[in-house]
Amino acid sequence: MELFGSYTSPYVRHIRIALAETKTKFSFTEADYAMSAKLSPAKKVPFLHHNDLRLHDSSSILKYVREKAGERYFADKKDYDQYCLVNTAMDASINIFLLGKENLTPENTQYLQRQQHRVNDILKLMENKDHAVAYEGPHPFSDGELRLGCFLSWGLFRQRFSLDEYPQLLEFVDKLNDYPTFAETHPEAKSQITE
Ligand SMILES: N[C@@H](CCC(=O)N[C@@H](CS)C(=O)NCC(=O)O)C(=O)O
Repeated sequence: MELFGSYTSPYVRHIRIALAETKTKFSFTEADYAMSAKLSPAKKVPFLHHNDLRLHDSSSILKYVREKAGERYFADKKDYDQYCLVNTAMDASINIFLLGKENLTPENTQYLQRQQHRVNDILKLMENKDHAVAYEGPHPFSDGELRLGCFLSWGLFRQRFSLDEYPQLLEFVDKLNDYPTFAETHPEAKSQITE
């Protein structure tokens, strides 16, 4: 099984965590923009090759990895909704981040303002929810919680937002950082990757 991605992508990080949790053997290939444009119609990372199978999105990859290991892909609809909302916030944040490199910002581009409002409102909603409470599953955190953690950790790493106004989310990230599988996949902990 070959996972293509980058060390910094929060989507790829979630897959690396799921692969580690399920003890799935895999190889990791760093894919830059040119490689992802050539090998995936989505032109994004992650993508996965396993024998003849080609998967092009972190959600389908997550489903494949969990189910292959006999685990469930989202037993809980609320957890799944959290996962979807966080994906929306993450897509918007990454869009703002990448367009910022071309000097398009929420200050000078109306649609990016809407993207920024999405991020802010989803963060607010997440702040007002309970996190890291008891959950029935084989691992310490659900996939909705892991996705939120990958997003928050990426936002802090890339300085996209601060969590000063979100004390509950800050506490949640601290808790996740105490989970070795999460900590070992931090963008700055490159050497820990592989199987
Ligand atoms: N829906 C995709 C989103 C993946 C995504 O946005 N990946 C970013 C890196 S974090 C990317 O490759 N962006 C390249 C681009 O936007 O051209 C997934 O869940 O896998």
